[in-house]
Amino acid sequence: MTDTTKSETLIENAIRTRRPRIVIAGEFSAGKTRLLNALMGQNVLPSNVTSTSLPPMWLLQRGGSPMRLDLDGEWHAVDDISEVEVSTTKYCLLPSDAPILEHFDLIDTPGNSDPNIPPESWERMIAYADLVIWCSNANQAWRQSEKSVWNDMPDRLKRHSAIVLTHADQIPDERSRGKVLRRVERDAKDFFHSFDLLSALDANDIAGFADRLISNVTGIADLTGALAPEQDDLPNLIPNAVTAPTDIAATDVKTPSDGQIQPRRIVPKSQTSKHASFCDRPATNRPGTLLDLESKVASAISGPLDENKLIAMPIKSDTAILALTTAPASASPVILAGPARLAWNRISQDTDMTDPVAILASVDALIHEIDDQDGFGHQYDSAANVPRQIKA
Ligand SMILES: Nc1nc2c(ncn2[C@@H]2O[C@H](COP(=O)(O)OP(=O)(O)O)[C@@H](O)[C@H]2O)c(=O)[nH]1
Ligand SMILES: [Mg+2]
Repeated sequence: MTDTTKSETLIENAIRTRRPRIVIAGEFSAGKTRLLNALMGQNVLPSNVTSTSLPPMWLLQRGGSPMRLDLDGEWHAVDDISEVEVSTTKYCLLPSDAPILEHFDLIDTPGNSDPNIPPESWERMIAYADLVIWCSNANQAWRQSEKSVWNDMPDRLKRHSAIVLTHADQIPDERSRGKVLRRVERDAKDFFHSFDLLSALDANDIAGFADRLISNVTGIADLTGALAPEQDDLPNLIPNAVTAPTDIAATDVKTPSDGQIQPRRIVPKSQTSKHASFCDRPATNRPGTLLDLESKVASAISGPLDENKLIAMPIKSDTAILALTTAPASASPVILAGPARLAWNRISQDTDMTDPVAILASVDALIHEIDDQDGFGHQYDSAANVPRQIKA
């Protein structure tokens, strides 16, 4: 991860106190789960006809094991996510170390218009969304039933949501693809911020979409989705809290390996100029508590690079390389010992962790330190933005 990107992610997460949430929704078998798996770079969720009856799946970067929230607000451990009952489950929480979850949470939903699933099952997840990715099969894109759904969607979601026309590989030629996209752009222009036509089977399509998504989401100033206080009660939300170590093996979600999707490296564009500064953000951008601030700072700047999780992807000359960090391989409270962690420990040792202003001041100090020094021990002249020699 470049210094700039690392600091930006850190700042964004610190200000927001939570990551943006993307709800992936759309009609039955539109390709929602397949798209989610492709973005994740791993088959985290089963994507096939029989699995469409699963409840909403909330993927996020944190420690802990898969959990299920029932309709009465009680949490239960989950052994096998493909067995979870949709009729009694509000959603499942799936911890994952997928790098894309550094930027946002992803929530997969069961299909709209699925005769076996009550619409409340996906509709209730809309409250949590900061934006929606609406999947629509390009072979029959943007049907009347989809438009009816969006006529009832809250206006707050129309500012940032995306429509993705899937199955582009099944549209015979470029001309036909252009025609489909233009029609949907015209008919659905009131509802979406962006329009994409892609094949979830094409790594280049997915890489391009992921880049655009990260750019768009990073630029969103207002996170309007509802809080999820039910998650505050879960153990291990704060890595540094003194809790019993969790069996990390239990955090491995089932990954049916059909070999179709390879782990990939996301290469987001540098967004420096589009970002408001730390202090420019209005207070309304700070929903929730500051309790997991330290874990977010830590996860933004730490963890070893796992080459096994990378494959070669085309890198455009105008993109900044994001050296992906993975979540620590242990869910035990002490997870980090790198220079950034040591710096944070030093800077925050006298910080009152119950005082948001004090915490933000410490984060600011840490950011300054990171800006002045990259992860390889080189120091940077922040004014000229060039490396400078460290004197022995
Ligand atoms: N050819 C092709 N198949 C796709 C694409 N996206 C999804 N699929 C397939 O369409 C079927 C339904 O996809 P799934 O993700 O389970 O749909 P969901 O019900 O919306 O989650 C699965 O067999 C997927 O492999 C795509 O872009 N191209
Ligand atoms: Mg699905």
